[in-house]
Amino acid sequence: MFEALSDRFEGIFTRLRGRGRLSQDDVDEALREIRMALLQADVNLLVVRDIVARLRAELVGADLARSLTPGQQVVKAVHNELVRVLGGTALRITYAPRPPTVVLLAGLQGAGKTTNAAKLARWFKQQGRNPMLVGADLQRPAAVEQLRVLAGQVGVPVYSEPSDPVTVAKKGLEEAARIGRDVVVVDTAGRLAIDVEMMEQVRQISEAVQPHYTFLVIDAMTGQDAVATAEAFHKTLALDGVVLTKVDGDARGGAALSVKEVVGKPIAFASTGEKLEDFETFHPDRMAGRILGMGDVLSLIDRAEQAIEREDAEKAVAKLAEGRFGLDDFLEQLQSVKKMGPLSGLIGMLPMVPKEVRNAQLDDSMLKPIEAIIHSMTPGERAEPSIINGSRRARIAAGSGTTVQDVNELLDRFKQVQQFMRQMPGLAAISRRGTQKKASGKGAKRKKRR
Ligand SMILES: Nc1nc2c(ncn2[C@@H]2O[C@H](COP(=O)(O)OP(=O)(O)O)[C@@H](O)[C@H]2O)c(=O)[nH]1
Ligand SMILES: [Mg+2]
Repeated sequence: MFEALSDRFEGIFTRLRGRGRLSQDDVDEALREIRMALLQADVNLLVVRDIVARLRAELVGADLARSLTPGQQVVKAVHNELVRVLGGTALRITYAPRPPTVVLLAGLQGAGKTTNAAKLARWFKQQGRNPMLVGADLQRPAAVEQLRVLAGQVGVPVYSEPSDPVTVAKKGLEEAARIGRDVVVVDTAGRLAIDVEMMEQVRQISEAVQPHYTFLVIDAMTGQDAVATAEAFHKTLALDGVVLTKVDGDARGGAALSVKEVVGKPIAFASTGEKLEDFETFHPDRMAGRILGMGDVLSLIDRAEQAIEREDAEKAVAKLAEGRFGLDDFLEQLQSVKKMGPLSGLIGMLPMVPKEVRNAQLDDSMLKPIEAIIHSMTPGERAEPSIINGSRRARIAAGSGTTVQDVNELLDRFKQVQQFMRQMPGLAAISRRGTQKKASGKGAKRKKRR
């Protein structure tokens, strides 16, 4: 998602960074380009207006001319705006004091309700819960069967029976209590378009089960239609959030960037592919980082947790946050990532990996030049890349079998990442966490391997 927008922003910011000072005209031009970029990403018109107005208020008259890094200041302002429209902070589930916690999924046909009911159950299981699924889509006989198959893969029980959806939902809760399940995810029937009958049915189910969370499942690929659907559902159902699906097929990201502002409810989860593991909590700050091409270090750490030691990853991030992240650390990260197996998917999150590489379906071999370049540096150069002058660059290029341009690119990217990281929200917290762990000694060490 967001590839198109990401490309546009990259162009805008590269031009801004190239300037030592920014005039009012430069800022105006950048704002115009940002506006165009957002419109082309299919972001809701009112949301675009709001974003640009807020950026203007922040940047016009700001002392950009005297700032040392005016370009960075603009990028930071855009980053903050993106985080805001994407929902601010990630949604945290609060479990019901008296289980089960009930989650109701609604949405149009084909949006991905059934698939994501199973994904959600899998996610709850990973959180240490005992979820159960309820198949309340009795519209098509195959719907419950589809849910059972997916639930089987996840290892979660399903309750359903051929009566009516409201009865099934109610009995599902009783069954959960009986067999000691603490989370119930209810899958419901959808229609091709909003219709009164479907709304009425899901409203009745909602009344019967009194869900703690009602999530609307919407298809990111349908853009502003998905946002309109969410508005309509919210009037009937009082949504708590959105599960945004088919994010893998959506290059523009218009729905993601509009739904919170238009509907007033955030994206809770993102579904990024057909497989059950293609599912994640939606983190506005990480997503904004991804859009701005900073890589997504935090998501990377989350995923890496199963393959590498979390503590090592956190240490690296702490170093990043403190500006002590050297090329050696980067190499170590690369090697950890390689251990995790198939790279595509993860690679987009890794800062400093060239865009062409990020977008390609790649294998390890494409990372070789980066490794070669770093290996050809002296330890001093790796720790303090700013000392790498022209002749050192030529030596490194010759040593690694690459070109000076390749070396320059890697170093430029590295510098940008370092600058960015210092401004990235969330990093300071991790940095602190890393320090605390160090203080609490080896006992706090937690090893997790697949
Ligand atoms: N590529 C992709 N396909 C998805 C995603 N989520 C769901 N699908 C597919 O979308 C289709 C409809 O999903 P389904 O769960 O049956 O939708 P429902 O009618 O709302 O229950 C299925 O073929 C799913 O495999 C996703 O995140 N990415
Ligand atoms: Mg379904």
